[in-house]
Amino acid sequence: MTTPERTLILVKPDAVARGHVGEVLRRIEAKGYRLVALDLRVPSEELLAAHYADHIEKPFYPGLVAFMSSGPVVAAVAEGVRVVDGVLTLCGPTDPTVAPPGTLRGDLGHDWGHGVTENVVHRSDSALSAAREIGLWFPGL
Ligand code: 3AN
Repeated sequence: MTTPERTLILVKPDAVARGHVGEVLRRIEAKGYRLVALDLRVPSEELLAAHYADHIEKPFYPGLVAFMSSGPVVAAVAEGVRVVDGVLTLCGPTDPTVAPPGTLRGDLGHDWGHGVTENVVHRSDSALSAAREIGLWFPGL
């Protein structure tokens, strides 16, 4: 038996504002993964700094934090065997304009010309990142 794992999903402010929360969660559940935590909140700069610690020195970091704290996000934890890879595939690559149709980023996003990558969802990119990120967003889960 393969042990189930967990991954963190954030429905970003662009997608919450456009009413895509249900669609994002629907696709994760339709794939067969189970939601084990769910919360709507405006993240603090401290939480975002910890979450995006790898990007703090990048030129796009200030815009990224401004965007991610511009409105509520929906944070969720999904569980299932190989869920990290499964949700990575459901989301598609970073740039929503060229993310393939059929992916969340490809179907629900594009470059809106705001000078920041508004790409609908965040998802953990490895089991190690997932453990770190879930600890930040849902301490004690
Ligand atoms: P992903 O979310 O696809 O794993 P990361 O972890 O490389 O991408 O980057 C985190 C977030 O930072 C992205 N979702 C995006 O919002 C933003 N970002 C990444 N690369 C760029 C870039 N070159 N220009 C602007 N924003 C970026």
